[in-house]
Amino acid sequence: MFFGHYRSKLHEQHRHFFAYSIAYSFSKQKRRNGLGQSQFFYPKIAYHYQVRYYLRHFCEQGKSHRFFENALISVFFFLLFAHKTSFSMKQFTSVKDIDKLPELIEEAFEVKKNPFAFKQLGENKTMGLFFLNPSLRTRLSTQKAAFNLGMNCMVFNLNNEGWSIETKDGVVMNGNAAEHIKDAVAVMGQYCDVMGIRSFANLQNRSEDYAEIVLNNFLKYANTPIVSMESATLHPLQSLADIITIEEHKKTAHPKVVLSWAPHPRALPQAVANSFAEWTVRAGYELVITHPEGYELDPQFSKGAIIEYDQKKAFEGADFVYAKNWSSYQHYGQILNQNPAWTVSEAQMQQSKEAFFMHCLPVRRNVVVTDQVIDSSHSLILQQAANRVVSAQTILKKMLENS
Ligand code: AN0
Ligand code: CP
Repeated sequence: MFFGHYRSKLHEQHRHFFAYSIAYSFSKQKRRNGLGQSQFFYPKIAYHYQVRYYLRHFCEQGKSHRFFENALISVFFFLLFAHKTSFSMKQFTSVKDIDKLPELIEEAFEVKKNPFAFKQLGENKTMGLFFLNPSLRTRLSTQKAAFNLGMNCMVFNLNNEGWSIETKDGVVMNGNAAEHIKDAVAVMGQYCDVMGIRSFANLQNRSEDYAEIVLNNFLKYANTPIVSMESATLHPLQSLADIITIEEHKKTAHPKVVLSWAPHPRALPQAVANSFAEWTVRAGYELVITHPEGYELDPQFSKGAIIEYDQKKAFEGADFVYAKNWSSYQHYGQILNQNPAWTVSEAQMQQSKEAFFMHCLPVRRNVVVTDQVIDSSHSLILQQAANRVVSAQTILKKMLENS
């Protein structure tokens, strides 16, 4: 009798198993055909079945021990299937989209060693790269990553080649904008299996920039996995390439990394600095950020870093120095300081532990950093740029796996 009870329970669970599997493959098929199911369709179905299962057994049997038995078996199955769904990455917009950074870095080294080993993953798939701002590295390295994975690639400069786009919801569109971003994105999603979007901060309105309106419209309406190719607040493909580069060159497990603000004639976004801060803290490095007063980053990204206003002091004992300009977050978008004493030169580098020099590029020579430092044997700028392919390919590979 005891075993009979469990046998019938197993039968019941099998029925659930089949229901889940059919629902899952159906939702995937629909997604592939572009018929529009949310990426959370499968877990929702599973949840629906669990709730029905609990209620039915609770009402029919009215016995709490049976209820808990059923609940335990259901939780086991739910975790098993929920785990299966986590294989395929749906968005890459920040370090928060990464569960296990050490595993991602291992995967990146595999990709770097064997760039063409996963060429079948992208067969008959199309990547769309959409730019609202200029780009050299991101544009070329992400295309190359897509090619290495066997994908076709379309590149579209939305700003000057497409229709002018409205990003605000609910407006009467009788001005310049010819189409709404939600329509444009949904249409582009019909032509692509994966999409990348570059959309810088406009540096006029902080709350609009930090709301990531363009990126969020892509996440909401594209119905494909989305890669940020630098958003208003973050540049995760750059940061992953930077982490890979540091991992390749570090001599201690937890190196001291200094992010140094440097002068620039134009107001630049905080995205590269925000992103570098959150990735290096997550990687377990000692991060010191140095900048003149008024250049404090948004604490949601810089938390875990030490802020040091004295640049030379910050450089003491550094293993890596990462130079970058950004405009003020507090006095939003403003240039508060142009003092050439902040240009990274030998004078500051001498304070460090023969630190490696890093910059994401493009860089203004002899404004941000002197020729002497950027051309020295300790400069990693080309290694960083080369690792942009590895970074993009690792992320795209994760998106294509089990997609
Ligand atoms: C951009 C920025 O600072 O965000 C892109 C860097 C990758 N840089 C410039 O606009 C010069
Ligand atoms: N570092 C970087 O993202 O460069 P691009 O702006 O040229 O893509």
